[in-house]
Amino acid sequence: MKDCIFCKIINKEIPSDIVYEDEKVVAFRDLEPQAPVHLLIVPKTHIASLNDVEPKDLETMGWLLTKVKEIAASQNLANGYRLVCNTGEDALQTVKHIHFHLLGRRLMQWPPG
Ligand code: DGP
Repeated sequence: MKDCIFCKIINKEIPSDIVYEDEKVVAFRDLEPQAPVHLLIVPKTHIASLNDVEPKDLETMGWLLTKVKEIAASQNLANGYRLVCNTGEDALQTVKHIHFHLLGRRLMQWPPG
């Protein structure tokens, strides 16, 4: 989608540090890392948020979830990781292209701030 920063990353119109890519999914390093490993895992299809996922997105979103463990393993996260999908204003979703933060290599806090 025009004017979507993550679509531009997916289309290689702007640079990013991509660590995984296939026909449906891209994972790249977050510009403002909150942990030693902080990736954003995104579907190549533009979906604005978790609130916009429809049955037609089942294959893409299911595929993405099966890739999480592989991407985590590639980052040596055998000790664990956190997957976060900020959705909407109260969760501080700033980029309106659904993305999963994969955070790891430090002890997480609970509850999150
Ligand atoms: P969220 O608050 O959940 O919408 O997080 C959006 C994340 O996207 C935030 O952690 C910073 C990251 N981000 C924003 N713009 C860019 C960019 O151009 N490149 C990369 N790699 N990350 C970005």
